[in-house]
Amino acid sequence: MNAKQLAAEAAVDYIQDGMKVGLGTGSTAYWAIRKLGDRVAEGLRITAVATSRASEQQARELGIPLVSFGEVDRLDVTIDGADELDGKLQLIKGGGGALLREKIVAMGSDRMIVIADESKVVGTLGKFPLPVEIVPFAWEWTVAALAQLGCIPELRQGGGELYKSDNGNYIADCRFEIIPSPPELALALQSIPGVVEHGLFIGIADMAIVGKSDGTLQII
Ligand code: ABF
Repeated sequence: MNAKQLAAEAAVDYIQDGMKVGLGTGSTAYWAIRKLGDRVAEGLRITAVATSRASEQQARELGIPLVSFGEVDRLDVTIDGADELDGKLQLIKGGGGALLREKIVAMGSDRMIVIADESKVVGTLGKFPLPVEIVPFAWEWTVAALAQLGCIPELRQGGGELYKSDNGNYIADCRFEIIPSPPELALALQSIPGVVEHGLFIGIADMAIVGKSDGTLQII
């Protein structure tokens, strides 16, 4: 079993009958959704909300009952991956382009469990370019404002054209190299008008389950 699968399956052990579950996005969340599908086939009763079209399709194929997020008040738990995480459970997310829905769903959950392999654990966030979702209107201005924060922003491409998120927005991948204070940066990003959401998740995750190549788990 690979390290991502190991972490993902350990997180699924926290899911109990009757829970409302947020389904993350990415190659680690894939394993969690697959395992949840197995448990649903064995009789586990849950309802789930997906954070992306890809996860929604996977869940549907596995027979996991889905509802839209607007139909539920709160979720019990969300299981999702991350691009980077530190010892304070601060995360960079959004490499898969689903950061806005991931943040809405995670913040609407009583508990967020992060799943990752050990390559995602860092001392200081920032090596992974921070994804920032921006509106297409006057994107040049927004990108210039992002650069003022000390990064090199690059609009994400997909299939030879500008990548569009599930919400029809662009993603600027912002190369900071190091983010000394994620909370301060989060505030600065929120004050730029064209920014819809950013991939810093601070004070949102409750627990991280990290799979290691030696087959053990690390809990943060
Ligand atoms: C999502 O998928 C993200 O927010 C993050 O960008 C990514 C992690 O992907 P993977 O598990 O494939 O590394 O959870």
